[in-house]
Amino acid sequence: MAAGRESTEGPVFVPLDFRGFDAAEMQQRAADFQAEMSRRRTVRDFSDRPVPRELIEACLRTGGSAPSGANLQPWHFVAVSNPDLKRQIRIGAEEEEREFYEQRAPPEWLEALAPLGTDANKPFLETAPWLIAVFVRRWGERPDGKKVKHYYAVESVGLATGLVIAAVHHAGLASLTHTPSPMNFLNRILGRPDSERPFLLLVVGHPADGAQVPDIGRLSLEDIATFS
Ligand code: IYR
Repeated sequence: MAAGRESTEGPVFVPLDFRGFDAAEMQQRAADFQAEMSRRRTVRDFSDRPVPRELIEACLRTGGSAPSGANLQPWHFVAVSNPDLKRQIRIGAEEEEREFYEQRAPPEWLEALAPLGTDANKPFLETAPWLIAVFVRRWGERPDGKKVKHYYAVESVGLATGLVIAAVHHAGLASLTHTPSPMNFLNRILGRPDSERPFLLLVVGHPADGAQVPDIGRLSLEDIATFS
Protein backbone atom coordinates (compact mmCIF):
# COMPACT_ATOMS: atom_id res chain seq x y z
CA MET A 1 0.00 0.00 0.00
CA ALA A 2 1.45 3.36 -0.94
CA ALA A 3 -0.95 6.28 -0.96
CA GLY A 4 -3.87 4.76 0.92
CA ARG A 5 -6.68 2.29 0.80
CA GLU A 6 -9.56 2.57 -1.57
CA SER A 7 -12.67 0.48 -1.90
CA THR A 8 -15.15 0.36 -4.76
CA GLU A 9 -17.04 3.12 -2.90
CA GLY A 10 -14.00 5.41 -2.67
CA PRO A 11 -11.34 6.17 -0.05
CA VAL A 12 -11.45 4.27 3.25
CA PHE A 13 -11.54 6.31 6.47
CA VAL A 14 -10.79 5.19 10.04
CA PRO A 15 -11.26 7.04 13.37
CA LEU A 16 -8.48 9.53 14.22
CA ASP A 17 -6.25 8.33 17.09
CA PHE A 18 -5.78 11.70 18.81
CA ARG A 19 -4.78 12.71 22.33
CA GLY A 20 -5.96 16.14 23.41
CA PHE A 21 -4.91 18.02 26.57
CA ASP A 22 -6.37 20.81 28.66
CA ALA A 23 -5.14 24.34 27.96
CA ALA A 24 -2.56 24.51 30.78
CA GLU A 25 -1.19 21.11 29.91
CA MET A 26 -0.85 22.11 26.27
CA GLN A 27 1.12 25.22 27.20
CA GLN A 28 3.39 23.19 29.48
CA ARG A 29 3.95 20.49 26.87
CA ALA A 30 4.80 23.06 24.21
CA ALA A 31 7.26 24.79 26.56
CA ASP A 32 8.85 21.50 27.64
CA PHE A 33 9.27 20.36 24.05
CA GLN A 34 10.74 23.69 23.04
CA ALA A 35 13.21 23.52 25.93
CA GLU A 36 14.23 20.02 24.95
CA MET A 37 14.62 20.84 21.26
CA SER A 38 16.53 24.02 21.99
CA ARG A 39 19.26 21.84 23.52
CA ARG A 40 19.74 20.11 20.16
CA ARG A 41 23.02 21.11 18.64
CA THR A 42 24.82 20.00 15.54
CA VAL A 43 27.80 18.02 16.83
CA ARG A 44 31.03 17.30 14.98
CA ASP A 45 32.95 15.61 17.76
CA PHE A 46 31.64 12.06 18.18
CA SER A 47 32.50 9.20 20.52
CA ASP A 48 32.95 5.70 19.06
CA ARG A 49 30.60 4.37 21.76
CA PRO A 50 28.23 1.92 20.03
CA VAL A 51 24.54 2.67 19.56
CA PRO A 52 22.17 -0.29 19.24
CA ARG A 53 20.54 -0.76 15.86
CA GLU A 54 17.10 -0.87 17.55
CA LEU A 55 17.52 2.76 18.61
CA ILE A 56 18.23 3.80 15.04
CA GLU A 57 15.29 1.73 13.82
CA ALA A 58 12.92 3.54 16.20
CA CYS A 59 14.19 6.95 15.01
CA LEU A 60 13.79 5.95 11.36
CA ARG A 61 10.23 4.79 12.04
CA THR A 62 9.56 8.28 13.40
CA GLY A 63 10.99 9.70 10.16
CA GLY A 64 8.73 7.40 8.19
CA SER A 65 5.71 8.94 9.93
CA ALA A 66 6.26 12.30 8.21
CA PRO A 67 3.63 13.79 5.93
CA SER A 68 4.46 13.50 2.24
CA GLY A 69 3.04 14.50 -1.13
CA ALA A 70 0.06 12.22 -1.86
CA ASN A 71 1.42 10.03 0.97
CA LEU A 72 3.90 8.52 -1.48
CA GLN A 73 6.65 8.52 1.18
CA PRO A 74 9.49 9.27 -1.23
CA TRP A 75 12.36 8.58 1.18
CA HIS A 76 14.92 5.88 1.65
CA PHE A 77 17.30 5.69 4.61
CA VAL A 78 20.50 3.65 4.48
CA ALA A 79 21.79 3.18 8.03
CA VAL A 80 25.48 2.39 7.83
CA SER A 81 27.52 0.95 10.72
CA ASN A 82 29.93 -1.22 8.69
CA PRO A 83 33.44 0.21 9.24
CA ASP A 84 34.57 -0.49 5.69
CA LEU A 85 31.57 1.35 4.21
CA LYS A 86 32.09 4.22 6.65
CA ARG A 87 35.72 4.47 5.54
CA GLN A 88 34.67 4.53 1.87
CA ILE A 89 32.11 7.24 2.63
CA ARG A 90 34.75 9.28 4.48
CA ILE A 91 37.13 8.99 1.53
CA GLY A 92 34.38 10.03 -0.95
CA ALA A 93 33.22 12.92 1.23
CA GLU A 94 36.70 14.27 1.98
CA GLU A 95 37.56 14.23 -1.72
CA GLU A 96 34.54 16.48 -2.45
CA GLU A 97 35.20 18.62 0.59
CA ARG A 98 38.81 19.27 -0.41
CA GLU A 99 37.55 20.42 -3.81
CA PHE A 100 35.00 22.61 -2.04
CA TYR A 101 37.34 24.25 0.45
CA GLU A 102 40.29 24.61 -1.94
CA GLN A 103 38.58 25.45 -5.25
CA ARG A 104 34.83 25.59 -5.52
CA ALA A 105 33.63 27.61 -2.55
CA PRO A 106 33.35 31.33 -3.23
CA PRO A 107 34.98 33.55 -0.57
CA GLU A 108 31.59 34.68 0.80
CA TRP A 109 30.64 31.08 1.46
CA LEU A 110 33.89 30.38 3.30
CA GLU A 111 33.32 33.57 5.27
CA ALA A 112 29.81 32.42 6.25
CA LEU A 113 31.23 29.08 7.42
CA ALA A 114 34.10 30.58 9.43
CA PRO A 115 32.20 30.67 12.77
CA LEU A 116 31.60 26.92 12.49
CA GLY A 117 35.30 26.09 12.31
CA THR A 118 34.79 23.40 9.66
CA ASP A 119 37.35 22.12 7.17
CA ALA A 120 37.76 19.27 4.69
CA ASN A 121 38.66 16.68 7.34
CA LYS A 122 35.71 14.53 8.36
CA PRO A 123 37.02 11.99 10.91
CA PHE A 124 33.54 11.71 12.44
CA LEU A 125 32.45 9.77 9.35
CA GLU A 126 34.48 6.87 10.75
CA THR A 127 34.26 7.58 14.48
CA ALA A 128 30.48 7.89 14.84
CA PRO A 129 28.71 4.52 15.07
CA TRP A 130 26.02 5.33 12.50
CA LEU A 131 25.80 7.24 9.23
CA ILE A 132 22.27 7.54 7.91
CA ALA A 133 22.34 8.32 4.20
CA VAL A 134 19.00 9.89 3.29
CA PHE A 135 17.86 9.52 -0.31
CA VAL A 136 15.01 11.16 -2.24
CA ARG A 137 13.17 8.62 -4.37
CA ARG A 138 12.50 10.82 -7.36
CA TRP A 139 9.93 8.40 -8.71
CA GLY A 140 8.41 5.14 -7.58
CA GLU A 141 7.77 1.99 -9.52
CA ARG A 142 4.62 -0.08 -9.60
CA PRO A 143 4.80 -3.89 -9.66
CA ASP A 144 4.12 -3.74 -13.43
CA GLY A 145 7.20 -1.53 -13.87
CA LYS A 146 5.25 1.67 -14.56
CA LYS A 147 6.83 4.80 -13.02
CA VAL A 148 4.85 6.69 -10.38
CA LYS A 149 5.48 10.42 -10.08
CA HIS A 150 6.40 11.63 -6.58
CA TYR A 151 4.96 15.01 -5.67
CA TYR A 152 6.92 17.42 -3.45
CA ALA A 153 9.56 14.72 -3.06
CA VAL A 154 12.35 16.96 -1.77
CA GLU A 155 10.07 18.82 0.63
CA SER A 156 8.72 15.52 1.95
CA VAL A 157 12.20 14.11 2.55
CA GLY A 158 13.15 17.34 4.33
CA LEU A 159 10.20 16.88 6.66
CA ALA A 160 11.05 13.23 7.31
CA THR A 161 14.68 14.10 7.99
CA GLY A 162 13.62 16.78 10.47
CA LEU A 163 11.60 14.21 12.35
CA VAL A 164 14.57 11.80 12.41
CA ILE A 165 16.77 14.59 13.78
CA ALA A 166 14.22 15.32 16.51
CA ALA A 167 13.83 11.61 17.32
CA VAL A 168 17.60 11.11 17.57
CA HIS A 169 17.89 14.07 19.93
CA HIS A 170 14.91 12.91 21.99
CA ALA A 171 16.54 9.47 22.34
CA GLY A 172 19.64 11.09 23.86
CA LEU A 173 21.93 11.01 20.84
CA ALA A 174 23.70 13.72 18.90
CA SER A 175 23.57 14.25 15.15
CA LEU A 176 25.22 16.19 12.37
CA THR A 177 23.58 17.08 9.06
CA HIS A 178 26.40 16.66 6.60
CA THR A 179 26.14 17.55 2.91
CA PRO A 180 29.33 17.05 0.96
CA SER A 181 28.51 18.17 -2.55
CA PRO A 182 28.02 16.49 -4.95
CA MET A 183 27.03 13.35 -3.08
CA ASN A 184 26.65 10.84 -5.93
CA PHE A 185 29.49 8.81 -4.42
CA LEU A 186 26.83 7.63 -1.95
CA ASN A 187 24.85 5.91 -4.73
CA ARG A 188 28.00 4.10 -5.85
CA ILE A 189 29.16 3.03 -2.38
CA LEU A 190 25.72 2.08 -1.10
CA GLY A 191 24.44 0.56 -4.34
CA ARG A 192 21.40 2.81 -4.66
CA PRO A 193 19.66 3.21 -8.03
CA ASP A 194 19.69 6.32 -10.24
CA SER A 195 16.05 6.94 -9.30
CA GLU A 196 17.34 7.98 -5.85
CA ARG A 197 19.20 11.22 -5.19
CA PRO A 198 21.24 11.66 -2.00
CA PHE A 199 19.64 14.29 0.23
CA LEU A 200 22.04 14.35 3.17
CA LEU A 201 24.18 12.27 5.45
CA LEU A 202 23.03 12.25 9.04
CA VAL A 203 25.87 11.35 11.38
CA VAL A 204 24.52 9.85 14.62
CA GLY A 205 26.12 8.82 17.88
CA HIS A 206 27.12 9.92 21.36
CA PRO A 207 29.11 13.13 21.60
CA ALA A 208 32.78 12.71 22.53
CA ASP A 209 33.62 13.42 26.18
CA GLY A 210 34.12 17.16 26.48
CA ALA A 211 32.68 17.81 23.01
CA GLN A 212 32.43 21.49 22.16
CA VAL A 213 30.13 23.28 19.74
CA PRO A 214 30.49 26.70 18.13
CA ASP A 215 29.16 29.64 20.13
CA ILE A 216 26.42 30.62 17.71
CA GLY A 217 22.94 31.85 18.47
CA ARG A 218 19.42 31.43 17.22
CA LEU A 219 17.17 34.14 15.89
CA SER A 220 14.48 35.36 18.27
CA LEU A 221 10.80 34.63 17.73
CA GLU A 222 10.36 38.25 16.58
CA ASP A 223 12.99 37.63 13.91
CA ILE A 224 11.51 34.42 12.59
CA ALA A 225 7.76 34.91 12.93
CA THR A 226 5.07 37.45 12.22
CA PHE A 227 1.55 37.29 13.63
CA SER A 228 -1.03 39.09 11.60
N1 IYR B 1 30.00 20.67 3.28
C1 IYR B 1 31.09 21.39 3.90
C2 IYR B 1 30.81 22.85 4.03
C3 IYR B 1 29.67 23.25 4.85
C4 IYR B 1 28.60 23.90 4.24
C5 IYR B 1 27.54 24.35 4.98
I1 IYR B 1 26.07 25.41 4.07
C6 IYR B 1 27.53 24.15 6.38
O1 IYR B 1 26.45 24.60 7.14
C7 IYR B 1 28.59 23.52 6.99
C8 IYR B 1 29.66 23.05 6.22
C9 IYR B 1 31.46 20.74 5.24
O2 IYR B 1 30.73 19.89 5.74
O3 IYR B 1 32.49 21.08 5.81
